[in-house]
Amino acid sequence: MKHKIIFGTGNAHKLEELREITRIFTGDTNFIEFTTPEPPFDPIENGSTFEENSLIKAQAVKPQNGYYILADDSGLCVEALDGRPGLYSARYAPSQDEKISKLLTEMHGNQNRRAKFVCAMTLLNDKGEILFKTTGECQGKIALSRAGTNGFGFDPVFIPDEKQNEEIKTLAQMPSDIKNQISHRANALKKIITFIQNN
Ligand code: ITT
Repeated sequence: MKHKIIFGTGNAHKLEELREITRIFTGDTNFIEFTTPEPPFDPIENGSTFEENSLIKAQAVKPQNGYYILADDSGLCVEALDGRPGLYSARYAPSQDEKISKLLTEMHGNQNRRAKFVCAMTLLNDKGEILFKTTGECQGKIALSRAGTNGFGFDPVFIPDEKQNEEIKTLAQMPSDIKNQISHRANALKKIITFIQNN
């Protein structure tokens, strides 16, 4: 592998997505090797922005010689809910199914369905020093009901503006390689990869 990254997450879906985004964006299956810290990885995310929380997670990883450290803090910001669940997306309800039900209930009858996913990423060097910070977004709207089983989190109720065809609406209806070209996480990671390629 050309580069090695310890990705500070406890979310296996995010790890899978980073691997696929890297493959798609670089066209090189050996460009980055991603590993994760020993579970449980659950630092206290008490920052007041996505950026702060991604730094908290990155700094919770023990630096290792020859390895970059990366962390992702992300969430769904709904316009009609003044940006909620936002920073609290992971803690909005106890299970993912309950989170979606709660969101659909809060949005019931609401005409303004605009929303965006946000992903903040922080890259540290192998001494734990900050190298680069960036964010990515994915604009779209909240569906009236669930559709699709791919992806994770709020994907079954998020309809991105950028899509391949009109049949496929939510992120959870898309094959992973489509989500992984247009998502907030893809948009953030592409900038991280470009930084690594240029440094
Ligand atoms: P780590 O902190 O361990 O990385 P997490 O799942 O707790 O994993 P976050 O604190 O960043 O991650 O919370 C993000 C939440 O936002 C996540 O639990 C989902 O509910 C939602 N989310 C983020 N990215 C998403 C995506 O690509 N698709 C659907 N939902 C997403």
